[in-house]
Order: sequence, then C-alpha cells, then structure tokens
Amino acid sequence: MLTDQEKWYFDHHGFIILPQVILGNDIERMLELGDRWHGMTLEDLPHPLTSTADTHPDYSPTIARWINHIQYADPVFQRLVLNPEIMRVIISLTHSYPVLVDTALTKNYRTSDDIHFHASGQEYEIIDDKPFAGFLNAAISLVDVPKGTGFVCLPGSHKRHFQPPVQTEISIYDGMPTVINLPLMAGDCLIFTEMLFHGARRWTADYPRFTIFNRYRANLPDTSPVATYGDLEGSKDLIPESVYELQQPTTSAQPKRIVQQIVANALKQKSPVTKVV
Ligand SMILES: O=C(O)CCC(=O)C(=O)O
Repeated sequence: MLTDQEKWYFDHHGFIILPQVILGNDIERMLELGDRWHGMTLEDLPHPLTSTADTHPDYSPTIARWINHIQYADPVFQRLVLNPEIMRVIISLTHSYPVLVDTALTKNYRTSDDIHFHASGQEYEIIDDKPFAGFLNAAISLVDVPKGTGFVCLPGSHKRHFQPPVQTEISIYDGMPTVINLPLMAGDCLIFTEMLFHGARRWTADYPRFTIFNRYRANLPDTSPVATYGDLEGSKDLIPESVYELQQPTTSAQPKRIVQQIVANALKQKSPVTKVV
C-alpha cells in the first residue's frame, strides 16, 4: 500500500504529506460547520460533539480550541475519516489494524497560543521490513498555510534513540535543519507519528487557520483493546456502520471489513504521488 519511496520517506522523517486529498466543495462545508461550532459554547454544541480543549488541563482563553467527534454531525467528516488516500497510509502504517480514536477540528487565530514541542506514544519500529506506527495523526488543512507559520517538527525525532533536549534548548521558532516548518495548501493532509516531536508556531495570516486532526491507533490482534475516546456508544445511530467499525477495538485475527474493502479498492488504483519536502 505504501510505495518504496513513501516507506523510506516516512521512516526517515516521521511524517508524509498527501497533497489535495479533499475537494473544494467538501472543504467549504467543513469550514462552514467549523466556523459555526467554534462560535458556540461547550453547552451549545450539538450532541455528542464536545471540546476537550475547554476542559483541558492546559486550558487558556487563547488556547487553539478544537471541537471533537465531528464525524457524528455531518457526512462530510465521515467521508474524511474513510478517505481512501489517507486510509491507504494509515492502514499500511498500522499494519492493517487501525482504530480511529479521535477527531478534532481546530481553529487558530493570530492571538492563539503557540504549541510547544511535544510527542507521545512509544511505538515506532520496523516490523517485517515495513514501518509500524502505534499512534498516528492525520492533519488535514482546510486553508492555505503560508511558510513560517503552523506546523513544525524535529524531523527524525520519532526514532527516539536519544531524547532531544526540546524543553529547554530547542524552540519552535528555531530554523532548519533542526526544526522544519511545513507550508500546506488547503486540502493537503500531513500524516505524522505522534512519536515525532511537533508543535505549531503562532498563526500569522489574516484569515483563521482551520485544521482537522484525525487520530488513529494501531491495535494488533492479541494486544490490549484500543478504544475510541469518549462515551459514544449511545450515538451509534448517527454514523455509518463502516465508521463505527473503524472506531472499535480489534477483536479478530482478520482486519476489519472496512479495512479489507479500502485495501481491495486501493489495489485497483494506480500508485499515488506524495509531496517530498
Ligand atoms: O497545530 C498544529 O499543527 C500542531 C497540533 C499539535 O501539536 C497536535 O495536534 O498535537
């Protein structure tokens, strides 16, 4: 499912960019809903949407706020979590056992807080000659992200053979080659392992930044069950069976039906092209 070039690139950098994974009409709808929800208080959000930003331990009035569980509110976000080009990479990096654990639509203003370097998860390795990532983030930008603002990372830091001295000595504003910043076009998707040290610089454009972060964990057979975040069982009827299945822990030695279906479809398509930064 990943080309040799993509495997090399992801292993080397800890991220990969998939250009133009969503179309203009879908982006417009996502922006319209995102803007509406970001204008609401936590109590006014349509059930089961929430904002764990509002109750986060690091909460500040200028936190880059996010809205969770957006796939329960509109088919456009259901299409996104099943997007074949994104899922091709997620399925490959989770060795066919992904669980969608979280969705979040973030809005950044020029007044939003910086996001300093952080990383999580402990699983990045090569298994059977293929990169395996236990915790992945698919960040889809809904607006153009100019150079110098937005996502930054320490490329290669996901390998973690040594701890980087990030807290005190490396700033998100440091430059190349240690820190790299990734400009994106609206509709591009950046997939990174959460083991990669990453953060975000202050937003500088005169329009807000909207980004969707869809997070997936790997749940290989015979490992502890991985569950989606939040108590969402009661809202099951709001999402298609395929999305529901993607959110469930692994219960059999066979990949989920939705995974098998995406793989079968992908194998019929031509190899896609990823952007090399
Ligand atoms: O805004 C960004 O691009 C970074 C977001 C981030 O650090 C995260 O989702 O963990």
